[in-house]
Order: sequence, then C-alpha cells, then structure tokens
Amino acid sequence: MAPLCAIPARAIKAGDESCCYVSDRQNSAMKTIYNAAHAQHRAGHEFFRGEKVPAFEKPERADWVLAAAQKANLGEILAPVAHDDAAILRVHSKAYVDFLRGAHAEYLSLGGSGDAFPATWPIRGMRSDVEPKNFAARMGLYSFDAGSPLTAGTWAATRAGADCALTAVDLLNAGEQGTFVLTRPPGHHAGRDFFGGYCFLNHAAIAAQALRDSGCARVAILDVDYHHGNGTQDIFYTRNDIFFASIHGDPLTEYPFYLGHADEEGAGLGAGFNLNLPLAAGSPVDEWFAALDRALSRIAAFKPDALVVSLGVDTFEGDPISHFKLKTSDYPGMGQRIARLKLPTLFAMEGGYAVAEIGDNVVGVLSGYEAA
Ligand code: SP5
Ligand code: ZN
Repeated sequence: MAPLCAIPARAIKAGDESCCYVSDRQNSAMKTIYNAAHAQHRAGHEFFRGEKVPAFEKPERADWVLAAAQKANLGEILAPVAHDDAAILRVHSKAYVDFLRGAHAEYLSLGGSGDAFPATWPIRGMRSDVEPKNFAARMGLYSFDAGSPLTAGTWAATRAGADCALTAVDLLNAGEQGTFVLTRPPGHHAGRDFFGGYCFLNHAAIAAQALRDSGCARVAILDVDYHHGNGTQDIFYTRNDIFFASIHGDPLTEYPFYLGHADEEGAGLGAGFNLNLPLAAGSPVDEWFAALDRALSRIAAFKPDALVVSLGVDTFEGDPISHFKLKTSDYPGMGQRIARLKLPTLFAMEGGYAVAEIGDNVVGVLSGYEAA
C-alpha cells in the first residue's frame, strides 16, 4: 500500500515543504467506514438535576446518519478492518486501556447492575499517580465526569470505532481524498487516560497519530463540535507536529468548563500549535463561520499533510443540549470551506443530539466537501 506521505516522518524545520503528493489523489467519492458495533453501547439513562433522564447519546444517532448517507448516495459504506492495539496505545495509556476493556465485567463481578458511573475523583491535592485497587476509586481516577455511562458494550463499541478510524487512515494512505468514520460513542473528550463527555477512546486523536506514524510530517485537527475537544487538546498540547484548532461554546458557561479558553495556545515545543476559538452561547451563525475562517487560515499556514475533522453537529439550532444556531442549510458551506484546504481529510463523528436532523446535517458537511 502506497503511504499517504512518500517520505518518512522527520523533525520539522522552518520552511519545510509538505511531503504529500496530494495531486496524486484519484478517488473522489467519500468512503464511509461504519461501526455496526456502535449499538452495543446503549446507556439506560444519564442524570440531570438529580433525576434519571434518557441518554442523549443514543444508538439512533448513528442510524439517522447512516440512513441520510444512504439516501444521499454519499458513497461506499464499508466495514472496518480489525487493527491491533498498537495504534491505540500511541494515544492512550496502557493502564487506562486495560481498565476500560475490563471495567464493566469487573463492575458486574462486584455485584453492580446496569451501567457503571464514577462518583469520586482525585481532585487537587490528592494522589492520581497511585492506581487504587478499589473499583470505584479507579472509575474516578480514569474519568472526569459522571455523565458518561459505562455500559456492558461500551468497550466493544469504542474499540470498533478505533478500528474504523484506523481503516480510514489506511484508505487515505491508499489514495482516498475523503473518509468518514461513522461511529459512536464519540471520542474528543477522552484524554490519554480518562473518559468523560460520553467519550471513551479518542478516535480522532488515534487517527491523527496514525497519520503521523504512517509518514505525515504534520497533521491538523479541526474540532467543530459544540463542546471543546479537551481530550484531543490535552493529548497533543506539547506537540508541534499536530496542530489542534477548536470552535466551541465558551467554557465559562459551556461543558466541559475546565478547558478550551482562548489563552491556551500550547506549551513547550507545542507553543503556538493550539488554537481555541470560544464563542458565547447563542452566538449568531456568521460569527461561527468567521471563527471557522480563522481556524482554516491558521491550519493552512501550518501546511499539514492531512486533516482530521472532529465532526460534531451539536452546533445545530435544534440541539437539545447546546446553544449555537446553525441551520441544516448551513452545513454544506462548512464542508465546502474545509475542502478549500485541499487536504486528504478524515471526518470522525462526534456529538450532535437533535433528532433525525443530525443525519442531514452530517451528510450536508460531507456533501459540501465532496462538491467543492
Ligand atoms: C461529544 C459531546 O458532544 N459530548 C457532550 C457531553 C455533554 N455532557 C453534558 C450534558 C449535559 C446535559 N444537560 C441536559 C440539559 C437538558 N436541558
Ligand atoms: Zn459536543
């Protein structure tokens, strides 16, 4: 298989030219890699103001997107090819992966029933460098919220999502220009060793690292989900080879609250390689697109060899947990603008909870990208 980037990864120097033969890309129809195992992750409920409420992150979400992709004749829909854990362990810690893989079975063996939720965390001044033996204590060590039900099928679903992401990377390496990872649960809130925000494995981060490891010198990640991609930012924050840009609800009022401010620009070698564009809840659509243009121009200046898009459509005006105002008719324009980068692009499904409209909104972005 011809690699996406014809020369091996190397240190970045000023004025370094892109290594990708982008003009060689021949295939134009979007290929979707569909995670049929997604439905194994089916949460009984989540909590809202002390009450059990139906989980927003539910299997129907992927069904709606799949139906819309088929109806629009977006392109081929493929099953993932199994990959081993190596690429996952480039992004997540082994201790976390081992915990997640066995967590629900362990919970059941201890007498738990239904979905597992954390209830205690190692906050400032406590130790997070010692892994406790107690299961509830490990649930807290490896999470940052109680809003992410860990179900019997969570591992199977997110692990297959990682296979989808890695299959999409393989397809880019084989000459595809655009790929769509249709999976759930989502990934961008998951960090190196924690889950939260409905996310367990960070499929976008795994894909970006796999692109690096297959020879791309530089990879950009554009996160357009309503919520800041705190996990992705944290994973790459000290790196200058993976640029992260995110447009999201201002964390002063919006989830995930504790990361995503404009002054987070990267640290160490990564200084200048992280871009946060928080917008006030309720911001108008033209401000959102102005932020997108800023993000795209910074990404273009970075001269990446490939692009990963964390594609959440909870920016939709009808989203039940978010507060931007995009309409279904706005989404094709998002894809068109992303396409102007002329980069091999992997779209990974993140949030978007509205109702059946999320299918049209996701497929709108992908069709807009294809048309451009
Ligand atoms: C991937 C992603 O979009 N994750 C979002 C996680 C949001 N978690 C907080 C959900 C709070 C739901 N609040 C319910 C409000 C109902 N009016
Ligand atoms: Zn979101």
